[in-house]
Amino acid sequence: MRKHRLVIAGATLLAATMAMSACGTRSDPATSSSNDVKVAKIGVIAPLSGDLSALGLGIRNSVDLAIKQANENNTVPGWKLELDAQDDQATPDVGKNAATKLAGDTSVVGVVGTLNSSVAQSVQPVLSGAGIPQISPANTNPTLTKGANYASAPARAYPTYFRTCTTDDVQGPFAAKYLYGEGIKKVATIHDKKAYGQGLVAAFTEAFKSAGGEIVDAQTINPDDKDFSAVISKVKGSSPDAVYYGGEYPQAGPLSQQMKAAGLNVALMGGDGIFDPAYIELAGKTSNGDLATSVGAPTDTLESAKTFVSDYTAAGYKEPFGAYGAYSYDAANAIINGLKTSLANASDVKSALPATVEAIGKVSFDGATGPVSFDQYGDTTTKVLTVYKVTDGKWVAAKTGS
Ligand code: ABU
Repeated sequence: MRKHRLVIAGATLLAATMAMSACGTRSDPATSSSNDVKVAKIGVIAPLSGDLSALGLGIRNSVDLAIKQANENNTVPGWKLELDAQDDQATPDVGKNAATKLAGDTSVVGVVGTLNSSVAQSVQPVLSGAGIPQISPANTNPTLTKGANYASAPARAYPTYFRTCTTDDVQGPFAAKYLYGEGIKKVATIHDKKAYGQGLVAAFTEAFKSAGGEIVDAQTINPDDKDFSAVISKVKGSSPDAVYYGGEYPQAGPLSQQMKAAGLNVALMGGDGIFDPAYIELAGKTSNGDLATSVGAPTDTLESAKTFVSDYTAAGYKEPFGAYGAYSYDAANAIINGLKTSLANASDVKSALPATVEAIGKVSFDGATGPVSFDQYGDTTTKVLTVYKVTDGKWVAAKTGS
């Protein structure tokens, strides 16, 4: 009888082993043996629907590309990487829910996102509480890394948070110097009251005044506004040489169109939040001459981004990579680079999170956007920006600098 039971147990074990080999080697990370391929997920939190999805989908696709390439090249031996993309609808509460969902998944090893600085403010504490590293390709508000007193007493806000894009305390002054250098001495500012818009206008204002310029009016709008006639009428009364706008293209495009229609025929300049072809579509033909700064040098002219651009094109994504595609690709590869160290001898993702955060903080590699590494606050060490001008219905680079 005992011998019979042993034969049955042996046959069951053999069948189970054969079934595992036949199905490949993927298994539950918690129960896998050292020969199995374990799963680590890289999350994305970005607007995948709504007005800002033109930027958000480029972020998602670029992370997807980095993950596929890492799997093809077996960059993290013994591990299969998977994408878990969550739609934040550019809304802080939805972003927080997305972060909570990812934080509850023990196979999530890192997150790329968010697009909006205001959404990051809700996502950071959730991911940080779970010890999950987060790298934004697009958040430019300086407080996210250096805290509220970023200029006078910078202090790292979250040890798990990094970003590959530069910040508005660089972007605002870059725009101010450009405009002043172009002979613009009187500027009216408008922002959308969100973290990004408000912070960008504050940084621009300080630098423009320091350069000798005058802020002749300072107005705000609400992100849901469609009719800007009241604010345009006030700004027009101050006779500015240009309008500097802090916010994103869904409002900036119609604002520019309505400005020109109301006879306020001066350039609207904004930051990276308006740098998308959708701005020109919304603003119409009278947007020629409008300006935007955006992070980095133009992706399609960067030698370092050539492979990214051709691989992205070859992959056949429906949506363009957009303003943050190369930065998202580099963010995903910063996580993947960290995993090469942190997962090398790890049995599961969760216990490897502290080592993953530490390894990301030390990465140094040549990315699509150029050298990728982070300073003591989690900010990128590369601070390049470009001014673009709408010319014949397209964004054309006017000046790149740092
Ligand atoms: N950086 C521009 C748009 C995203 C943000 O809110 O920071």
